[in-house]
Amino acid sequence: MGKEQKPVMLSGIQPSGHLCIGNYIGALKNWVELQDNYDNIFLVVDMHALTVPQVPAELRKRCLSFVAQYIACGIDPAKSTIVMQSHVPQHAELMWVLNSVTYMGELSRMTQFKDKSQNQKNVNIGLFSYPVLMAADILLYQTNLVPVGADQKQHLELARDVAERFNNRYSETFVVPEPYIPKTGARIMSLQEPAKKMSKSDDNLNNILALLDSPEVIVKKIKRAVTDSGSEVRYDESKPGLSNLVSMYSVLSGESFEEIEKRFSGKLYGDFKTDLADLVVEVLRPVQSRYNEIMADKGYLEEVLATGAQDAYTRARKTLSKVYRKIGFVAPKR
Ligand code: ATP
Ligand code: LTN
Repeated sequence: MGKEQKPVMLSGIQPSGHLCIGNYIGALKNWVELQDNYDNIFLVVDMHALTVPQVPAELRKRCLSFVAQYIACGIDPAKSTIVMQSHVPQHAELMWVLNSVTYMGELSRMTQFKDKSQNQKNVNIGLFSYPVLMAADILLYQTNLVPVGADQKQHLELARDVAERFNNRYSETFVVPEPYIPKTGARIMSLQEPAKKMSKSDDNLNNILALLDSPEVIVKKIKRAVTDSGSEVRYDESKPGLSNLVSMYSVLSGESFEEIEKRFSGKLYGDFKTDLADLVVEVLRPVQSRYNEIMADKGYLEEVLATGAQDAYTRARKTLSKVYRKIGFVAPKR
Protein backbone atom coordinates (compact mmCIF):
# COMPACT_ATOMS: atom_id res chain seq x y z
CA MET A 1 0.00 0.00 0.00
CA GLY A 2 1.43 3.42 -0.92
CA LYS A 3 1.95 5.95 1.84
CA GLU A 4 -0.91 8.13 0.57
CA GLN A 5 -3.47 5.33 0.73
CA LYS A 6 -3.00 4.66 4.43
CA PRO A 7 -5.21 6.47 6.94
CA VAL A 8 -3.61 9.53 8.49
CA MET A 9 -2.31 9.46 12.07
CA LEU A 10 -1.24 12.73 13.68
CA SER A 11 -0.13 13.76 17.13
CA GLY A 12 2.00 16.38 18.84
CA ILE A 13 3.76 17.36 22.04
CA GLN A 14 4.55 20.84 23.35
CA PRO A 15 8.25 21.60 23.75
CA SER A 16 8.04 22.56 27.41
CA GLY A 17 9.89 20.98 30.34
CA HIS A 18 11.44 17.53 30.00
CA LEU A 19 9.86 14.72 27.97
CA CYS A 20 8.91 12.14 30.59
CA ILE A 21 7.83 8.54 30.94
CA GLY A 22 4.19 9.72 31.04
CA ASN A 23 4.57 11.22 27.56
CA TYR A 24 6.34 8.06 26.41
CA ILE A 25 3.72 5.62 27.73
CA GLY A 26 0.68 7.77 26.93
CA ALA A 27 1.81 8.94 23.52
CA LEU A 28 5.26 8.30 21.97
CA LYS A 29 5.35 4.53 22.48
CA ASN A 30 2.00 4.19 20.68
CA TRP A 31 3.10 6.46 17.85
CA VAL A 32 6.05 4.13 17.27
CA GLU A 33 3.94 0.97 17.47
CA LEU A 34 1.31 2.30 15.06
CA GLN A 35 3.56 4.10 12.59
CA ASP A 36 3.81 1.25 10.06
CA ASN A 37 0.05 1.15 9.54
CA TYR A 38 -0.57 4.84 8.97
CA ASP A 39 0.51 7.86 6.99
CA ASN A 40 2.00 9.73 9.96
CA ILE A 41 2.57 13.31 10.98
CA PHE A 42 4.21 14.06 14.32
CA LEU A 43 4.39 17.66 15.42
CA VAL A 44 6.55 19.55 17.86
CA VAL A 45 3.94 22.17 18.74
CA ASP A 46 6.16 25.16 19.43
CA MET A 47 3.26 27.59 18.92
CA HIS A 48 1.31 25.90 21.70
CA ALA A 49 4.36 26.20 23.96
CA LEU A 50 4.11 30.01 23.76
CA THR A 51 1.00 29.89 25.94
CA VAL A 52 3.24 29.41 28.98
CA PRO A 53 6.34 31.52 29.75
CA GLN A 54 9.45 30.44 27.81
CA VAL A 55 13.08 31.57 27.73
CA PRO A 56 13.69 32.02 23.95
CA ALA A 57 17.18 30.46 23.82
CA GLU A 58 16.01 27.48 25.85
CA LEU A 59 12.87 27.01 23.76
CA ARG A 60 14.99 26.91 20.60
CA LYS A 61 17.27 24.23 22.05
CA ARG A 62 14.37 22.24 23.46
CA CYS A 63 12.53 22.16 20.12
CA LEU A 64 15.50 20.44 18.46
CA SER A 65 16.03 18.19 21.43
CA PHE A 66 12.39 17.04 21.22
CA VAL A 67 12.78 16.16 17.53
CA ALA A 68 15.87 14.12 18.45
CA GLN A 69 13.96 12.41 21.27
CA TYR A 70 11.07 11.50 18.92
CA ILE A 71 13.56 9.82 16.59
CA ALA A 72 15.48 8.22 19.47
CA CYS A 73 12.22 6.69 20.75
CA GLY A 74 11.71 5.05 17.36
CA ILE A 75 9.90 7.52 15.14
CA ASP A 76 11.46 6.84 11.77
CA PRO A 77 11.70 9.91 9.51
CA ALA A 78 11.53 7.56 6.51
CA LYS A 79 8.07 6.44 7.61
CA SER A 80 6.78 9.51 9.42
CA THR A 81 6.75 13.21 8.70
CA ILE A 82 8.20 15.14 11.63
CA VAL A 83 7.11 18.77 11.65
CA MET A 84 7.92 21.89 13.64
CA GLN A 85 4.46 23.47 13.89
CA SER A 86 5.68 27.04 13.24
CA HIS A 87 7.30 25.94 9.96
CA VAL A 88 3.86 25.51 8.40
CA PRO A 89 1.93 28.81 8.55
CA GLN A 90 -1.38 27.15 7.66
CA HIS A 91 -1.76 25.93 11.27
CA ALA A 92 -2.30 29.50 12.45
CA GLU A 93 -4.34 30.41 9.36
CA LEU A 94 -6.78 27.54 9.79
CA MET A 95 -7.02 28.30 13.49
CA TRP A 96 -8.32 31.76 12.67
CA VAL A 97 -11.11 30.30 10.57
CA LEU A 98 -11.95 27.72 13.23
CA ASN A 99 -12.10 30.48 15.88
CA SER A 100 -15.29 31.58 14.18
CA VAL A 101 -16.94 28.18 14.51
CA THR A 102 -15.91 27.63 18.14
CA TYR A 103 -17.87 28.97 21.11
CA MET A 104 -16.54 30.71 24.21
CA GLY A 105 -18.67 28.36 26.32
CA GLU A 106 -16.95 25.30 24.86
CA LEU A 107 -13.48 26.62 25.56
CA SER A 108 -14.44 27.75 29.08
CA ARG A 109 -15.30 24.15 29.93
CA MET A 110 -11.86 22.74 29.01
CA THR A 111 -10.29 21.31 32.16
CA GLN A 112 -6.72 21.98 30.97
CA PHE A 113 -7.61 25.68 30.60
CA LYS A 114 -9.19 25.73 34.05
CA ASP A 115 -6.09 24.07 35.58
CA LYS A 116 -3.53 26.19 33.78
CA SER A 117 -5.33 29.50 34.32
CA GLN A 118 -5.97 28.85 38.00
CA ASN A 119 -4.22 31.31 40.33
CA GLN A 120 -2.96 33.43 37.43
CA LYS A 121 -3.63 37.17 37.50
CA ASN A 122 -3.52 37.73 33.75
CA VAL A 123 -4.59 34.77 31.67
CA ASN A 124 -3.36 35.07 28.08
CA ILE A 125 -5.77 34.44 25.21
CA GLY A 126 -3.47 31.76 23.78
CA LEU A 127 -4.15 29.56 26.78
CA PHE A 128 -7.88 29.94 26.16
CA SER A 129 -7.83 29.28 22.43
CA TYR A 130 -5.18 26.54 22.70
CA PRO A 131 -7.67 23.77 21.80
CA VAL A 132 -8.65 25.61 18.58
CA LEU A 133 -5.01 25.55 17.43
CA MET A 134 -4.91 21.87 18.30
CA ALA A 135 -8.08 21.30 16.23
CA ALA A 136 -6.39 23.14 13.34
CA ASP A 137 -3.29 20.90 13.66
CA ILE A 138 -5.47 17.84 13.34
CA LEU A 139 -8.00 18.94 10.71
CA LEU A 140 -5.39 20.50 8.43
CA TYR A 141 -4.10 17.06 7.43
CA GLN A 142 -7.47 15.23 7.22
CA THR A 143 -6.41 13.12 10.19
CA ASN A 144 -8.16 9.83 10.96
CA LEU A 145 -6.43 8.84 14.20
CA VAL A 146 -4.95 10.89 17.06
CA PRO A 147 -2.95 8.87 19.62
CA VAL A 148 -2.83 10.81 22.91
CA GLY A 149 -3.01 10.33 26.68
CA ALA A 150 -6.32 10.56 28.54
CA ASP A 151 -5.81 14.25 29.42
CA GLN A 152 -6.29 15.19 25.75
CA LYS A 153 -9.63 13.42 25.29
CA GLN A 154 -11.65 16.57 25.88
CA HIS A 155 -9.58 18.58 23.39
CA LEU A 156 -10.08 15.89 20.81
CA GLU A 157 -13.83 15.91 21.34
CA LEU A 158 -13.76 19.63 20.69
CA ALA A 159 -11.81 19.06 17.45
CA ARG A 160 -14.48 16.56 16.37
CA ASP A 161 -17.31 18.95 17.24
CA VAL A 162 -15.66 21.80 15.34
CA ALA A 163 -15.07 19.56 12.29
CA GLU A 164 -18.68 18.39 12.28
CA ARG A 165 -19.99 21.92 12.74
CA PHE A 166 -17.86 23.21 9.87
CA ASN A 167 -18.93 20.30 7.65
CA ASN A 168 -22.60 20.95 8.41
CA ARG A 169 -22.30 24.65 7.76
CA TYR A 170 -20.14 24.58 4.61
CA SER A 171 -20.54 20.98 3.30
CA GLU A 172 -18.19 18.02 3.80
CA THR A 173 -14.66 19.41 4.21
CA PHE A 174 -12.86 17.76 7.13
CA VAL A 175 -12.35 14.16 8.19
CA VAL A 176 -13.74 13.79 11.72
CA PRO A 177 -10.78 12.35 13.73
CA GLU A 178 -10.90 9.43 16.17
CA PRO A 179 -8.88 9.37 19.40
CA TYR A 180 -6.53 6.52 20.26
CA ILE A 181 -6.08 6.34 24.02
CA PRO A 182 -4.17 3.36 25.45
CA LYS A 183 -6.01 1.00 27.86
CA THR A 184 -3.17 1.00 30.39
CA GLY A 185 -0.92 3.98 31.03
CA ALA A 186 -3.19 6.69 29.58
CA ARG A 187 -2.66 8.69 32.74
CA ILE A 188 0.66 8.07 34.49
CA MET A 189 0.68 9.81 37.86
CA SER A 190 3.31 11.91 39.63
CA LEU A 191 5.87 9.90 41.64
CA GLN A 192 5.59 12.07 44.74
CA GLU A 193 1.97 13.18 44.46
CA PRO A 194 0.10 10.25 42.89
CA ALA A 195 -3.19 12.16 42.99
CA LYS A 196 -1.98 14.37 40.13
CA LYS A 197 -0.80 13.50 36.64
CA MET A 198 2.90 13.28 35.83
CA SER A 199 3.66 16.43 33.81
CA LYS A 200 6.82 17.21 31.93
CA SER A 201 6.74 20.87 33.06
CA ASP A 202 6.52 20.01 36.76
CA ASP A 203 8.97 22.19 38.71
CA ASN A 204 9.65 19.34 41.10
CA LEU A 205 11.78 16.97 39.04
CA ASN A 206 11.28 14.24 41.65
CA ASN A 207 7.72 13.94 40.36
CA ILE A 208 8.78 12.78 36.91
CA LEU A 209 11.04 10.26 35.22
CA ALA A 210 12.57 12.18 32.32
CA LEU A 211 13.54 10.22 29.22
CA LEU A 212 17.05 11.67 29.54
CA ASP A 213 17.49 11.01 33.29
CA SER A 214 20.66 9.02 34.07
CA PRO A 215 20.29 5.46 35.43
CA GLU A 216 21.36 6.65 38.91
CA VAL A 217 18.70 9.35 38.95
CA ILE A 218 16.01 6.91 37.77
CA VAL A 219 16.90 4.43 40.51
CA LYS A 220 16.83 7.18 43.14
CA LYS A 221 13.51 8.64 41.99
CA ILE A 222 11.76 5.27 41.86
CA LYS A 223 13.14 4.29 45.27
CA ARG A 224 11.71 7.51 46.70
CA ALA A 225 8.37 7.27 44.88
CA VAL A 226 5.40 7.44 47.24
CA THR A 227 3.77 4.06 47.79
CA ASP A 228 0.83 3.30 50.02
CA SER A 229 0.80 1.34 53.24
CA GLY A 230 0.67 -2.41 52.84
CA SER A 231 3.10 -4.93 51.43
CA GLU A 232 1.39 -6.82 48.63
CA VAL A 233 2.42 -5.75 45.13
CA ARG A 234 -0.82 -5.48 43.17
CA TYR A 235 -2.91 -3.10 41.11
CA ASP A 236 -5.52 -1.63 43.45
CA GLU A 237 -7.28 1.66 42.77
CA SER A 238 -7.39 2.49 46.46
CA LYS A 239 -3.55 2.51 46.34
CA PRO A 240 -2.77 5.12 43.66
CA GLY A 241 0.99 5.35 44.31
CA LEU A 242 1.63 1.63 44.04
CA SER A 243 -0.88 1.14 41.21
CA ASN A 244 0.84 3.85 39.18
CA LEU A 245 4.14 1.95 39.43
CA VAL A 246 2.39 -1.34 38.57
CA SER A 247 0.85 0.28 35.46
CA MET A 248 4.26 1.54 34.38
CA TYR A 249 5.76 -1.91 34.91
CA SER A 250 2.94 -3.52 32.95
CA VAL A 251 3.25 -1.28 29.90
CA LEU A 252 7.05 -1.40 29.81
CA SER A 253 7.33 -5.18 30.33
CA GLY A 254 4.23 -6.23 28.39
CA GLU A 255 3.09 -8.29 31.42
CA SER A 256 -0.50 -8.20 32.70
CA PHE A 257 -1.33 -7.04 36.23
CA GLU A 258 -1.97 -10.67 37.23
CA GLU A 259 1.43 -11.79 35.95
CA ILE A 260 3.10 -8.97 37.88
CA GLU A 261 1.17 -9.84 41.05
CA LYS A 262 2.30 -13.45 40.70
CA ARG A 263 5.91 -12.51 39.99
CA PHE A 264 6.12 -10.35 43.13
CA SER A 265 3.97 -12.45 45.42
CA GLY A 266 5.67 -12.70 48.82
CA LYS A 267 8.17 -10.00 47.86
CA LEU A 268 8.47 -6.47 49.23
CA TYR A 269 7.70 -3.10 47.66
CA GLY A 270 11.47 -2.50 47.69
CA ASP A 271 12.11 -5.56 45.48
CA PHE A 272 9.42 -4.42 43.07
CA LYS A 273 10.86 -0.91 42.90
CA THR A 274 14.36 -2.27 42.20
CA ASP A 275 13.02 -4.34 39.29
CA LEU A 276 10.93 -1.46 37.96
CA ALA A 277 13.98 0.82 38.03
CA ASP A 278 16.01 -1.81 36.11
CA LEU A 279 13.21 -2.08 33.56
CA VAL A 280 12.96 1.70 33.03
CA VAL A 281 16.76 1.97 32.73
CA GLU A 282 16.82 -0.83 30.13
CA VAL A 283 14.01 0.76 28.10
CA LEU A 284 15.68 4.17 28.16
CA ARG A 285 19.28 3.03 27.58
CA PRO A 286 18.99 2.63 23.77
CA VAL A 287 16.83 5.78 23.57
CA GLN A 288 19.53 7.81 25.31
CA SER A 289 22.37 6.43 23.24
CA ARG A 290 20.51 7.12 19.97
CA TYR A 291 19.65 10.58 21.28
CA ASN A 292 23.33 11.36 21.88
CA GLU A 293 24.24 10.22 18.37
CA ILE A 294 21.49 12.30 16.77
CA MET A 295 22.33 15.43 18.76
CA ALA A 296 25.94 15.17 17.59
CA ASP A 297 24.72 15.70 14.01
CA LYS A 298 22.72 18.95 13.87
CA GLY A 299 22.71 18.84 10.06
CA TYR A 300 20.66 15.66 10.18
CA LEU A 301 17.99 17.22 12.40
CA GLU A 302 17.77 20.26 10.15
CA GLU A 303 17.33 18.00 7.14
CA VAL A 304 14.56 16.00 8.83
CA LEU A 305 12.75 19.24 9.65
CA ALA A 306 13.21 20.70 6.17
CA THR A 307 11.78 17.57 4.55
CA GLY A 308 8.97 17.47 7.09
CA ALA A 309 8.04 21.12 6.53
CA GLN A 310 7.98 20.70 2.77
CA ASP A 311 5.76 17.64 2.87
CA ALA A 312 3.41 19.15 5.47
CA TYR A 313 3.24 22.50 3.66
CA THR A 314 2.00 20.90 0.44
CA ARG A 315 -0.69 18.96 2.26
CA ALA A 316 -1.72 21.85 4.49
CA ARG A 317 -2.05 24.21 1.54
CA LYS A 318 -4.45 21.84 -0.15
CA THR A 319 -6.81 21.74 2.83
CA LEU A 320 -6.60 25.46 3.49
CA SER A 321 -7.39 26.34 -0.16
CA LYS A 322 -10.44 24.11 0.08
CA VAL A 323 -11.50 25.80 3.34
CA TYR A 324 -11.04 29.32 1.91
CA ARG A 325 -13.09 28.37 -1.13
CA LYS A 326 -15.90 26.93 0.96
CA ILE A 327 -16.19 29.91 3.27
CA GLY A 328 -16.33 32.35 0.35
CA PHE A 329 -12.88 33.95 0.22
CA VAL A 330 -11.69 35.26 -3.16
CA ALA A 331 -8.75 33.18 -4.38
CA PRO A 332 -5.62 35.25 -5.17
CA LYS A 333 -4.64 35.31 -8.88
CA ARG A 334 -1.39 33.35 -9.40
P1 ATP B 1 3.13 20.07 30.28
O1 ATP B 1 3.42 19.72 31.73
O2 ATP B 1 4.27 20.75 29.62
O3 ATP B 1 1.81 20.70 30.05
P2 ATP B 1 2.49 17.30 29.65
O4 ATP B 1 3.45 16.34 30.29
O5 ATP B 1 1.12 17.38 30.20
O6 ATP B 1 3.14 18.71 29.49
P3 ATP B 1 1.74 17.41 26.86
O7 ATP B 1 2.64 18.14 25.92
O8 ATP B 1 0.51 18.12 27.33
O9 ATP B 1 2.51 16.88 28.13
O10 ATP B 1 1.32 16.02 26.27
C1 ATP B 1 2.02 15.29 25.30
C2 ATP B 1 1.38 13.94 25.15
O11 ATP B 1 1.66 13.13 26.31
C3 ATP B 1 -0.15 13.99 25.06
O12 ATP B 1 -0.59 12.98 24.19
C4 ATP B 1 -0.59 13.69 26.46
O13 ATP B 1 -1.89 13.16 26.53
C5 ATP B 1 0.46 12.69 26.90
N1 ATP B 1 0.64 12.73 28.36
C6 ATP B 1 1.02 13.80 29.09
N2 ATP B 1 1.12 13.47 30.39
C7 ATP B 1 0.77 12.15 30.47
C8 ATP B 1 0.67 11.24 31.56
N3 ATP B 1 0.93 11.62 32.80
N4 ATP B 1 0.28 9.97 31.30
C9 ATP B 1 0.01 9.58 30.03
N5 ATP B 1 0.10 10.40 28.97
C10 ATP B 1 0.46 11.66 29.17
N1 LTN C 1 -2.47 19.69 23.27
C1 LTN C 1 -1.62 18.56 23.14
C2 LTN C 1 -0.52 18.77 22.16
C3 LTN C 1 -1.04 18.89 20.79
C4 LTN C 1 -1.62 17.83 20.02
C5 LTN C 1 -1.95 18.42 18.77
C6 LTN C 1 -1.87 16.48 20.27
C7 LTN C 1 -1.07 20.00 20.02
N2 LTN C 1 -1.60 19.72 18.81
C8 LTN C 1 -2.56 17.65 17.77
C9 LTN C 1 -2.48 15.74 19.26
C10 LTN C 1 -2.82 16.33 18.04
C11 LTN C 1 -1.05 18.24 24.49
O1 LTN C 1 -0.68 17.14 24.66
N3 LTN C 1 -0.97 19.14 25.39
